[in-house]
Order: sequence, then C-alpha cells, then structure tokens
Amino acid sequence: MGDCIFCKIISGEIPVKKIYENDDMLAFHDISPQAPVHFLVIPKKHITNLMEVKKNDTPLLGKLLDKAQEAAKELGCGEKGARFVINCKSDGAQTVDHLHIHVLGGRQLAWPPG
Ligand code: DGP
Repeated sequence: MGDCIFCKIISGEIPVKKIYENDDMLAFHDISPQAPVHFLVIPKKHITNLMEVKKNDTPLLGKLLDKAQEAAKELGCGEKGARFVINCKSDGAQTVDHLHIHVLGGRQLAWPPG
C-alpha cells in the first residue's frame, strides 16, 4: 500500500526499534510512547482496520495477540499487566490506517479513556 507508514516500516524504508519480526508480523516501539512500555504489533498484510478484518484473518489476529502478550511479559509487564488497545477508524482515534495493537504498560493507566 503506497502511502502507508506501517507498510514502509515493514519494507524497511522507515526505521524502527524492532522487538520481534516473522513472516506474519512486526512488533516495534511506538515513536511517541504514552507509557514506559509502549509498543505496536502489526500484521505484514495490509489490513486497514479492525472493521476490515475478514473471517479468514482470524488466525492471524490470534497470532498478533499471542505475540503482544509474550512481548509484554518480556518487557516486564507480566506481573502488573498492561493495556492492549486497537483503535479503529475516526471515533476510535485511529491515525494510521494499518491494523495495529498498542501495548501500554509500566505505569498505572486510567479508565475510562477521555
Ligand atoms: P493510532 O492512533 O492507534 O493509529 O496510533 C498510531 C501510532 O503509531 C501512534 O501511537 C504513533 C505510532 N507511529 C506513527 N508513525 C510511526 C513511526 O514512523 N514509527 C513508530 N515507531 N511509530 C509510529
């Protein structure tokens, strides 16, 4: 997808601090961290947002969540937990139109969101 920032990150055109990569996904630190731990897990397949996920993508979603959990534990969030967020479209405050899971941890977060 030509103008997608996350596709450019996947292709290596835009550098990031990588946490994990395989054929299906990439995990990397957020450029604007909102917590001591803040990373993103994205599929390499360009899926615009959660509303666009097809039934045959559900195994991929499972893999993304599994990696989000594993990396959160590796980064020290296993005991106290973390927040796993998927912003979707304009009401969900999504700014990058490529599906991504935010993982935020390392501090007490507030709820509900503003
Ligand atoms: P969202 O609002 O859910 O679409 O969040 C997109 C996130 O992507 C936001 O927290 C900042 C992050 N982000 C955007 N561009 C870049 C980039 O070039 N590098 C990295 N590491 N993160 C980025």
